Amino acid sequence: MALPAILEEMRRPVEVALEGILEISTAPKALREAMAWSLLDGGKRLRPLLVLATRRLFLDGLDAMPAACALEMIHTYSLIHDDLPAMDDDDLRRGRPTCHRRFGEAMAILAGDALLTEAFLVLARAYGGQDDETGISVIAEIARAAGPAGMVGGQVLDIEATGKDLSMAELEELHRCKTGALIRAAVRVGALLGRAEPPVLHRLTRCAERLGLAFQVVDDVLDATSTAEVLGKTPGKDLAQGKTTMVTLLGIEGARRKAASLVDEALRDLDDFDSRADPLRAIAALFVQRAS
Ligand code: GRG
Repeated sequence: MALPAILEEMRRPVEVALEGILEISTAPKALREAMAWSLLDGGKRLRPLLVLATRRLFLDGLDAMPAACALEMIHTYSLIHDDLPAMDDDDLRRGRPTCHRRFGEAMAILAGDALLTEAFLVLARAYGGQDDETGISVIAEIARAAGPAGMVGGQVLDIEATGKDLSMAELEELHRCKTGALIRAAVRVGALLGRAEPPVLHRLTRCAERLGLAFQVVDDVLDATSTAEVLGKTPGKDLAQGKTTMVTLLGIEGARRKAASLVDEALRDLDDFDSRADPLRAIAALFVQRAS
């Protein structure tokens, strides 16, 4: 997917940094290949972009690139594991065979494990030596978002929800954990690294929560309306698995309206920021406009 120039400029250094992390990672060749297959395969890099764009709101603070990369590594691990036969059992990801289809199930599980643990090594190296609380708060923020109270917990809610009718409140809670937690963490980490004051952190957190939900609403619409060619993954899976989605609850147009209104609200949370928030505004717009 082509990014607006303002974001493309920010994305390129992320690719270089991710390649650098894999280069210095001590891993057996086969494992490194599986990690690289999934990590360096042209994802949209939305979570790293959110970290970097939020960090740009603040003049002083710590380098955001390690946190941006760590979040992408954790996101990639979640996709590898989500695609496994024991979970979503998918053959296609980002337009290519999934990690387990290419390298086998055992290697895919281990590549996911390795990306998750290596992400925390990246974080510890970058932020572990800070004198103040900033480094540890960033590492804890990411651990919380990725773990049982966040993404992993959300995946459990998702598995339990298969074949059941959920209410809107239950579906929103599932999405808040499964997809929203990493998006929320990306923005909060950018703000924490910029040493944001509590009211600013609060406003950015609210903005991120709205964006996280909008992202998933759009994902549900794309699952119902798009093709494998455009999406790079198998569409129509939610319906086939009997899942409640924003589309089953609101219809396609209703879901589109909900996503647009969430992004409008998220943009209003940025009203007090000057042009430094433009990359963040561009990402917010992308959340509803994306085709994959
Ligand atoms: C296995 C612990 C564990 C968690 C899996 C996030 C997740 C939980 C599963 C992914 C399933 C899925 C497709 C959810 C929809 C939202 C989502 C995360 C889409 C993929 O994110 P993008 O669009 O992907 O940012 P790219 O490929 O651009 O990085």
